[in-house]
Amino acid sequence: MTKFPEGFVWGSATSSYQIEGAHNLDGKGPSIWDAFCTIPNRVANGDNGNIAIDHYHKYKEDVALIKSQGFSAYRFSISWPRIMPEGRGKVNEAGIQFYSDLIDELLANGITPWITLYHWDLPLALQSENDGWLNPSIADDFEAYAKVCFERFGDRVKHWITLNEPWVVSILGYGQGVFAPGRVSNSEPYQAAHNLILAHTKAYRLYQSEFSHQGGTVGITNNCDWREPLTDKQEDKDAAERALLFFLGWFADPVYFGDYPQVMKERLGERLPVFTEEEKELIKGSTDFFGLNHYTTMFAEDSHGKLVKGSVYGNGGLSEDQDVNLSQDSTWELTSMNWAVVPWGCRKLLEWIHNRYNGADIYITENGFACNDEIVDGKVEDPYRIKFYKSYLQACNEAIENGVNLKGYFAWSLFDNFEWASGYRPRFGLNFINYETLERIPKSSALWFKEVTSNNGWEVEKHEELV
Ligand code: PNW
Repeated sequence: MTKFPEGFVWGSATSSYQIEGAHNLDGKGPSIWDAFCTIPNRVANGDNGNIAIDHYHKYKEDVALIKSQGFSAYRFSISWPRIMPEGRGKVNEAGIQFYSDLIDELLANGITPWITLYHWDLPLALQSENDGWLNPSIADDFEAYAKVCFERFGDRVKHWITLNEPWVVSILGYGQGVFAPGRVSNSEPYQAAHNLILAHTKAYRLYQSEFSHQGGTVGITNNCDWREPLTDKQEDKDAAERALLFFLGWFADPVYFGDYPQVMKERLGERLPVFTEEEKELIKGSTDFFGLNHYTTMFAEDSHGKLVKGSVYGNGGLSEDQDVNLSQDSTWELTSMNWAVVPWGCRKLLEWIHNRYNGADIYITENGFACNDEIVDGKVEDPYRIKFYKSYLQACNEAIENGVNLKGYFAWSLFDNFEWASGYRPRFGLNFINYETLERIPKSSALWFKEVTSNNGWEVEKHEELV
C-alpha cells in the first residue's frame, strides 16, 4: 500500500479560459486570450476558448463529476474580465453570480474551493490601454480586483492563489511571444515579472490587513521543471542550479527572502528591475504556502557561451541570460507536449524547494500527462496516464518520507480543455470531452483516482493489474 499522511489534500484543477466558454455572455469583457486567438497562426488549428467545454452552463454536472471521483478539493480560476469587464471600475454582477453559484454548489457537495485569481486571461482593456503587466499601475488594478473577490467570495472561500505561473506570463507572453499578449523581448519579461510580484504582494497584504478575519490562506503558484546536471563536473552542477534560480528562484526568492537571486542580478545588470527597501519588506514572507506546478525534467550543462536553441516549450526561459544548454535523455518517455516523464525529477525538485525555502508547506497545484486519447466503444482507456500519476505520486510519497512538507496534490486537469497555443489537441483530462457533443466521459484514470482519493493511497498489486 502506498499511503499518504492523514489530511493530505486531493484535488483536481482547471482554469477559466480553458473550460468556461461563454466568452461574451452576461456582461463578460474580452481578455487578452480572446484577442490573441483571433490573430492568424497563433493558436494551433485556429482554436479558441469561445465555447471551450461550456463549463459556464454545465457547472452543476461538472461538480457532480468531481464529487463522484472523490476529490475533496477543486482548484479553478476566476476570469478577471467576467468580474470587471474593463479591468477596473465597474463590477459585473452576473459574473459574481456565476462564481458565487459555483462556490455554493461545490460546498453543498462537500468540495473545498481553491481559487486562482489570475490564470492568464487579463482584461483586454488593461493591455490595450495600459500595456498590461509592463505598467507598474497594474499592481493597484490587481489589488482592486482581488478586493472584490475577497469581499464577495471570502465568506465561503478559504484558499486563495494570487497568480498562476508568473514565469509563463513573463517568458511565454513577453519573451518568446508564443502566449498572449505575444510580445518578443529580452527585457520585458523581467519588467512584467517585477510587476507580477508587486501585484501578488499587494493582494497578499490586502488580505492580511482587511480580510484576515475570514481566516483563509493566500499563496502564489509557480511552475518549475527539474534541472539535472548533465555530468558530475562542477560547471554543470552550477549550470543546473543557475537554471533553477532563473526559473523558480526568480519568483520564489522575492516572496521568501525579499529579493531576486544574486546570480540573476549579476547576469542581468540593468535589465533586472530593483525593489526599493520598502518593497522588499512587503514582499518578503508574502505567501502562506508554496504552490508548485511541475511537469518535467531536463539535463542542464554549462553552455560556455555556445547555446543550442531548445524548443520553445520548456527551454527554461531566456537561455542566453543563463548560459545553460538543456537536453533530454533519449530513453525518457515523452508526452504529446514533448515533456519527458521523469518522476525522480519531481522528488528532487520537492527536496530542493524544501531545503532552499526553509521547509515551506508545499502544494502541488498541477501535475499531469497529455496525450491523444480516443473513445473506443464508448470508453476511454488511458493506462499510460495512470502509470504517469502512479509514478509521480510515488515520487511525492518518497519526498514526504524524506521530510518534505508536501500537503496536497491537484491533478491537471479535471477535463480535457483548451491547451493554450496548442489548442484542443493535447488532452490532459481525467475526463474526456467529446468536442462535438460536449459530453464528459470519465477515463480509466479518473476511476483510478477515485480509488486513490478514497483510500488516501493505493494498493500496489491492485494497481499493477490496472496497468
Ligand atoms: C500550465 N512551459 O502551463 C498551466 O498552468 C495550465 O493552464 C496548462 O494547461 C498546463 O500547465 C499544461 O500546459 C504551462 O512551457 C505552459 O514550461 C507552458 C509551460 C509550463 C506550464
